[in-house]
Amino acid sequence: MYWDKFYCGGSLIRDDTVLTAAHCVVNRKPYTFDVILGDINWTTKKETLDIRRQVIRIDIHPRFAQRATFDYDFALLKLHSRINFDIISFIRPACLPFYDQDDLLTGQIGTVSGWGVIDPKNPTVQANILQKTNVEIMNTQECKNGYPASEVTSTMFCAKANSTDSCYGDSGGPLTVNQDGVHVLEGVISWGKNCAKPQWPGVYSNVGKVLRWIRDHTRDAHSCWQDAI
Ligand code: 4AZ
Repeated sequence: MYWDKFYCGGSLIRDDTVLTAAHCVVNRKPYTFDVILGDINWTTKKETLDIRRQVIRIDIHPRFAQRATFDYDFALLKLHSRINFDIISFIRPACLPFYDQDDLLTGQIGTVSGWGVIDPKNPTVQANILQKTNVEIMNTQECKNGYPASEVTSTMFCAKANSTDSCYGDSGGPLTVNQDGVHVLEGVISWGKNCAKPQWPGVYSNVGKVLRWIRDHTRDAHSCWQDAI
């Protein structure tokens, strides 16, 4: 998403809807920022064709921040006009899980991506080119050791980084898990203390916990699974 500059990630989940983190948009109004799709290097217009859309509606999850600072850190952005996948061949919606994977996610490898800061010691320098890395989804109880336990809720999961991690500015963007060759959007990058520190895992909103809410707030046309068939 662009403000004066890029400030948060998001994932296209329908031809007219982006899933992002609630804390990215909670004080924003529709039409005050744009969504950019299909980009790789956000600082240049030359290298790829990117698609810009205004946002006409922001749906923050109704339970956002009620029990804990980042609880239910989800928002849906309705785009001004839909993406026609027949014409725009290089943009596809992300696949949502079919059901809440819950503890089955523990131990799985997640891929996180974004244009957030590359080095937490230099928090003013963001990536120009889209970055990605792998993190290991971990037991939530274990994750609570590094944080005030009540801040890590049942709608989140944690993932530890070896040396590379999601970081400031990546939030709202995707954590995907490869399930039989399909990259499934299981997490929304949400929060964490510092980055790539083993004692402070990254914390993600668990998409499987809000499938009903997503379904109730989006039309089903052109979701990932229909396109895959
Ligand atoms: C952030 O503030 C942020 N390492 C995103 C991810 C992580 C920490 C902070 C996890 O956007």
